[in-house]
Formats: sequence, structure tokens, C-alpha cells
Amino acid sequence: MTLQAERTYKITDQDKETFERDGYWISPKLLDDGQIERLREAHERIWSGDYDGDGLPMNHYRANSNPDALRKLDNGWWINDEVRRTVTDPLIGELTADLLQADEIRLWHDQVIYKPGIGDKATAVGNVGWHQDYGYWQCSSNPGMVTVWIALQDTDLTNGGMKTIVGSHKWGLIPDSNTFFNPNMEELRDKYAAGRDWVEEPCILKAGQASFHHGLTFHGSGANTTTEPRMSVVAHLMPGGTSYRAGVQRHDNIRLLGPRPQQGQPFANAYFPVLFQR
Ligand SMILES: O=C(O)CCC(=O)C(=O)O
Repeated sequence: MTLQAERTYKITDQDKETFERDGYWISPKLLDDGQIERLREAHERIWSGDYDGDGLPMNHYRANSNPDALRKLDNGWWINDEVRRTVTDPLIGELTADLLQADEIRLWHDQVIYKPGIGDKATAVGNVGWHQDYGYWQCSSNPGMVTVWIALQDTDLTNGGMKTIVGSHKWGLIPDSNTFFNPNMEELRDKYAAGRDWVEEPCILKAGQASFHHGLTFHGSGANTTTEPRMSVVAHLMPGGTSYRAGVQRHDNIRLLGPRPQQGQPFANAYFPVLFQR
């Protein structure tokens, strides 16, 4: 029996407690089967270079030409209408606003991520190293942004699902935690876990479910040992009023503020669309 999408779901006190205690919360199924299928087709189109409109994504990354390597791009919403519909979905915005008790939610940027299935090959090129998202986003005033990771197939550890470190959002920003692209999970765990309570929890999701994690929550993912790809669309969301912190760290979003960004300038133009406002 397929699950129904819960398009009218409201955050409960218990959901909020879970998010605040653990640093992440798993939603019910938010996307219906038609939308999941369209997003899977969007992946196929995107990876073959078939874009909506005449533009390009903000970034396109592939570790190397190895077909087993992780593929991802940032700001798929610039080049695919279905990704745009998903990462600007008012429901995702409202759930995030309720988790954060914020009045407005905007898109910081998105990611389209494809992790090939490698079966029993011994390679780490599909891994996502343990990291904190805010390790990349220190040019923003708010470490408490939220990443919404949406599964486009049932996802668990066999197909390289994410793991989160329970409660790690309470550790603050750990130096040099921008290690998404370091596939050596053991080395990173040893570095970050030292003297801390390191509890790994798998994010087990049905297709159309999402995990919402805090910008300081450590997370990463290992090999996809199946023979099918693991596909996802990810919306990184920020509360309204999130602004530029000058002189800390480079990020491609800074240039979207214009040629002379100013300390304290809100990320609040058309590159950062509003998903939800009270
Ligand atoms: O797709 C993954 O395994 C990790 C993605 C991630 O780091 C993120 O969405 O913040």
C-alpha cells in the first residue's frame, strides 16, 4: 500500500521538542507519488544537461569522471521547474517556520544530489563526509538555518542514507567542519568525536519524506551498496532577516547581494525566494 502525502501536516509540540533536542526531525510523507516521479525524471534531465530556461546552475560538482562518484549541483531551481516547485514549496516553508518559530522563511540555496549504486565495490567516492552545514555558511548571520533533505526513493543505510549525530547542534560551530567532500568518514569521526558524545542515528525515509536538520547538526553518508541510484532534492532554508556577515568566509551567495555587499545586508532579493510568511 502506498502512503498518502500529508499536505496539511502541522508541526506539533513533540516535533518541536524532537528538533530542539536531537537537532533534526523526520517529517511524514510530504510529496505525492506524481511529484516524486517528476523529480526523478528531473534528475535524469538535469544529469543529461537538459535544462529549463537558458541559464546554468550555480555550481556543478562531480568528484571525478568515475561513474561511481557522488554528483551534485547547487541551485537546481534555476534550471528545472519541478525542482523549483519543490524547494519553494510553501508547506516546507511553513513546517520550517513552525520548527524555528520564525515569521518568514526564504531559500538559501538548494542541492540536487545523486549517489550512484555501487553494489559491493569497495570505493568511498560516493560518501559525504561528516560536516556541519554552517561550516560553509559563516557569511550568514544565522547558524540555525534548516536543511530539508527530501528522499526520492525509500532510503536507509543500504542505499547510502544520511546519518545524523544526535544533539550535535548544541556543540556550536566546530572549526573546519566544512568537510562534505572528504570521503574518509572514520578520520572525520575521530577528529570531531574526540571528547564528545558521538551518537550516530540513521535517517530512514520513505520516498517523499524529508529530514529537517539544524545548520549545526553533524551529518554525513556512506556507500550506496545497492544497484539503484539514491536521488534527493535538498532545500537549505533560512529565517527572514538572515543577513551578510562580512569578512569571515567566501560563499557564492555573497555575490548574489550585488557587487558591493554590506555587513548586515539581508539575503532578501529574488535569489532568495520566500517560501512562507505569517
Ligand atoms: O546527501 C547526503 O548524503 C548529505 C547531504 C547534505 O550534507 C545536506 O543535505 O546537508
